[in-house]
Amino acid sequence: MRRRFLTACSVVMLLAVTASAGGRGEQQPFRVQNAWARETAGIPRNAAAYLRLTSNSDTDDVLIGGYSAAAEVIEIHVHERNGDVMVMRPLHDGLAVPAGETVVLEPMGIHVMLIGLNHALEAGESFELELHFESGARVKTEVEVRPLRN
Ligand SMILES: [Cu+2]
Repeated sequence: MRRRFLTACSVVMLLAVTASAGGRGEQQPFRVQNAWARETAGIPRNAAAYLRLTSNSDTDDVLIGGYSAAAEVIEIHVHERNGDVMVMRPLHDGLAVPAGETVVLEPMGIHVMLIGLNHALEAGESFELELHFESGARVKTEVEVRPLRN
């Protein structure tokens, strides 16, 4: 009687472990939504991408850069006022993404800078962007190119 109880118990535990392992395997550490960039006029060198990034992790992380076939270099930048002009500079320490929180990259704020574009960005197309984190996590997203005016 006692043995049967233990056996049933360990089966339940095994199922629980399997379920949580499966869940973890499917769950990405981050969710990226609304990733977009403006179409570029002429033949530009650079462009910026914006997105909403949500942490599904229970530990803090830092967005430090990325990779895209669309550009030579990916940096994380911030726009800020310097006297009368808006300037942008790289965030050398990256962008903190606290556990479970959402950060929004948007025009006139923090953005993903695409340096050395390989081709002009045309409205309606999209390109792949991989975000790199301090923890080693890598998250891919499709960036939608939107018209200059919309
Ligand atoms: Cu920039």
